[in-house]
Parts: sequence; C-alpha cells; structure tokens
Amino acid sequence: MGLNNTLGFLVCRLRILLLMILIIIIVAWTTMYLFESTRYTSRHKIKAGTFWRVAVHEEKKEDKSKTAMEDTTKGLDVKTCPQLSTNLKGILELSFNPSLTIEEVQSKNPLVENGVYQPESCRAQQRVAILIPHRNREKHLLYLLDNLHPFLQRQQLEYGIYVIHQAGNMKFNRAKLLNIGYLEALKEKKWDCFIFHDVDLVPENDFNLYLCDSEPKHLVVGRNATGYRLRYKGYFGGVSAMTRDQFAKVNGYSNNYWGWGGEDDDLRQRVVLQNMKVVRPFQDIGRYTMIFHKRDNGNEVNHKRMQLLDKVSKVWMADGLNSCSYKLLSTEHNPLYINFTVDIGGPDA
Ligand code: UD2
Ligand code: MN
Repeated sequence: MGLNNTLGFLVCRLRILLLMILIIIIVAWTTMYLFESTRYTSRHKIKAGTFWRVAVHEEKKEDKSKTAMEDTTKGLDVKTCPQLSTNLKGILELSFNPSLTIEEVQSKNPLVENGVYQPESCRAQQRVAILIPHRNREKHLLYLLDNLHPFLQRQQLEYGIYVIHQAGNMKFNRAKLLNIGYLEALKEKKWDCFIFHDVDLVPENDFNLYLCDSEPKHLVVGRNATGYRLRYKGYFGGVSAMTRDQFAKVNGYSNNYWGWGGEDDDLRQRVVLQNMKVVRPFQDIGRYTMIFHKRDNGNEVNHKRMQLLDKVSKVWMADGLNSCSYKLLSTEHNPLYINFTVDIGGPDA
C-alpha cells in the first residue's frame, strides 16, 4: 500500500512536471513567434526589419536641395521611394541562358543609360554603386548583368554598375580593384553606398536589398555550393555593402592581397577595429547561386594571407584607399556598365 501510494505520488509529480515543461515550451515558442512576426510580414513573411533600416547620411540631407536627381525631376517634389518596393517578387527564377547576348540584355533594360539607372516615379533611397572586380569572366559578367539589372530596378534604386578590369597577367588582386572602383566611381557621382560584388554570384531573392545600413552589411548568408549556410561566423566575402563613410573610415581594403583569399577577412577586421559590426539579411533572403567555376590562372592561393591577417591592426591606417596606386588605362561607358581597365602592378618581390 505504502509503496503504491509513493509510486502514485511520484507519477502524479512527474505528470505535473511534464505539464509545466510543456507550458514553458508553448509560452517560449509563442513569444518567439510573436517577436519574429513583428519583424516579418507580407507575402513572403518579410518586413523591413532592423537589417534594412537605411542609414540616412548627413550629407544626403544636405544634398537634397542640389542633387542631380532633383534636377531630372524637373523641379517637381518627387516622393522618396519606399524602402520595400511593391515590385519585389521574392524568390526569383534565375536565368543562365548559354546563348544569351549583351544586345538581348540591353534590349531588356531600355531605361539603363551608360550603366546607370534611376527610378522614374520616385526619388531613390540611396545612390548605390555596384563594384565588380573582373578578369577573364565575360560569361559570368553577362549572366550577372542579365539578372542584376531587373533586380535592382525592382528595388527602385538609383544605381550604377562598375566593372574594374585588371589588365595583364599579374596575380589577381580583388581588393585593390575594389578600392580603385570606389575611388574612380566617386569621381563620377557622389554615391552613398557601395556593393562589393563577385562576378559569379547571383542573388536568388529580391528582398535582399542592395542598400547600405547603419552598419556594414554582408549579403551572402548562404549559397548553393555550401548548402546555403554561413561558411563561418566572421565571413564577409562574396557580396558586401558599405556606405561611402564606413568604407572611408576603415581606409578601404588592403592593397596587399595578391591571389586568392584573406582580403575579405582583412576588411572584416578593419570593420571590427572601428567598432562597427556586420549585419546580415535573414537566412532565407540572403541566398545566392554561384556560377560554377574552377580557380582561375593568376589567382592561386595566397600563402601569405595568414601573416597579413596577423598585422591588420598595425598596418590598416597606411595600407588602403590612401596608398592605392594604379594606372587607369581606360574608362568605357558601355550601355549596361562602366568599365575601368587598370594596371595595378604586381606583388613586391
Ligand atoms: C571567395 C569569395 C570572394 C573572395 C575570394 C577570395 C565567396 C562567395 N566569395 O570567392 O569574395 O573573398 O573567395 O579572394 O565566398 N575574379 C576574376 N577573375 C579572376 C579571379 C577572380 O574576375 O581571374 C573575380 C571575380 O569577380 C570572382 C572574384 O574575383 O568572383 C573572387 O574570385 P573567385 O570567384 O575565384 O573566388 P571564390 O569563389 O573562392
Ligand atoms: Mn567565385
């Protein structure tokens, strides 16, 4: 009897305990759900969350009265475009048609003039320069232009696409090309925001906004080849977005990474040294397809990258935008992009 009573008592206690655990799980889950749903909404459970809060720059406010944008709107007080355009589609069907020609892409984008576009019906939130480092990847560039132009237009951005083409056969230097892109593009227009963009990465969801934030933004949360998961916590490669001021503050990229690897981790260190942090879109938004490729000739792994990464805090101030020397060989204003061809030299012996 005594044993039965004790057992019954224990079973009863156990049930109560299980019930309480269940209640706690339900309460926690509901709270999380409610919290998340205040950040998400609409068709694809998406809402402009903190990641998409736009950094409104002091200069931008000043510029308001005198920008070229307003000139072109013939003095009319045009409204600022919404942060989330109603033209967005969400998940996209990407196209990689092997017989595609540049003329076809041109005819699909009649409103792009010399690589630059601005919305007709509203004033864009930011002026965004897309910078693409390039050599020997013509097909990838064509696919990217084909997918990116309509993507950016749906986002109602004022944008320009810049290709920075490394001349010659010296080791490739992605970071230095991006520094040059920044410096040269700013000579054309006072861009607010810069997107550093690999030529082979195509965004899969147009809610991944190509706008800068109050902190540097990394847009590639995942890609096809890595199961759409973040490669590692500090990952900052592929496609990232920084305002003109954020990039100036870190003195841009290092110019000393020749060959593959390290330059993106270096930039991330610079960001952290300036007490900034990297933000990212949500995982189901920051998805990319990387067009398959092998390692290019002239872009072999940089075995010095670890050594370089060890001394970022000591050298960043003297190695970057302020020490970037190059020879601009040509500037071409093509219908769909602006091309800078540059001689950037090679690594010191
Ligand atoms: C990763 C990063 C990339 C960069 C690189 C290391 C991702 C998705 N990307 O790219 O941002 O940090 O590692 O340097 O993690 N390129 C040419 N011609 C060349 C060589 C490179 O145009 O001969 C350009 C092109 O824009 C390319 C980019 O440089 O997308 C990066 O080179 P990659 O694609 O060969 O390297 P990957 O995919 O490992
Ligand atoms: Mn790649």
